[in-house]
Amino acid sequence: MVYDDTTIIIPTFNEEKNIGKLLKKLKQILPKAKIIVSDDGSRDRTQEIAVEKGAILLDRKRKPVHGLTVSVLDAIIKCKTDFFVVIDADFQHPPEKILEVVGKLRSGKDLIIGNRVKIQGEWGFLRLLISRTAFYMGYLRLIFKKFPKYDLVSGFFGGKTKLAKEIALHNQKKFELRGYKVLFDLLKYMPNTTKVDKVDYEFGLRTKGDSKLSKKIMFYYFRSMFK
Ligand SMILES: Nc1nc2c(ncn2[C@@H]2O[C@H](COP(=O)(O)OP(=O)(O)OP(=O)(O)O)[C@@H](O)[C@H]2O)c(=O)[nH]1
Ligand SMILES: [Mg+2]
Repeated sequence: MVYDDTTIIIPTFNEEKNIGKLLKKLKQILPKAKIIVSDDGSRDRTQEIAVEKGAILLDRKRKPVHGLTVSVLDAIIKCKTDFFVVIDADFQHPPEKILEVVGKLRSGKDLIIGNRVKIQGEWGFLRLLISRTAFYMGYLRLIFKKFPKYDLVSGFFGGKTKLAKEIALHNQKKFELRGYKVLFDLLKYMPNTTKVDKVDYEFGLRTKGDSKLSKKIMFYYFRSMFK
């Protein structure tokens, strides 16, 4: 399989230590898949490396709003293939699992959630508490949605482009654009008939580059409950 029906979306901010290696790996496992690096004006060599390695660069440096969610939405809107898959640049999501995600989309599912079943390394009490709280808050917000409640705040997911594009274009104002939980925002506005499935994976450790997770991001998520 050549995967020319798939676009891989990688949101980046200062990921020069990871992006080259990830793009090389993706080329090996999914030749001919399109790859969009949606970069928010990194101050390191991320953009240069992305172009060098043959990815399509979405340079968001001069955009009025920066953030992970809006970067992913912009990329989905630009997507021309039947399917898309969103993956972080820092190898916390295993690239090989994209094959399973695409396999399920090809067999007719609409949205596939990367579902963390195990977390590598030791998460402190606080991070675990925040993660569980985020899940249950999201669960309650989506309680009336008929689809299964997998890892609702996962950064690793894939979908049918047409459906996600429609939702992104019609609800963009309601999305928490600077937030991190683009999947959750999409789920809020997905019709009840959406066929949701999951692919289990082990959440890795960031070994290179810096985390961008901050208290502000948690605030954005909390606020997104009420939209
Ligand atoms: N375009 C864009 N990408 C971002 C932004 N913030 C983070 N990213 C990217 O989004 C992905 C996830 O960010 P991380 O900082 O790894 O967040 P996390 O995985 O929740 O946190 P860690 O477990 O600490 O790594 C990475 O590929 C980042 O480079 C942003 O504001 N804009
Ligand atoms: Mg990370």
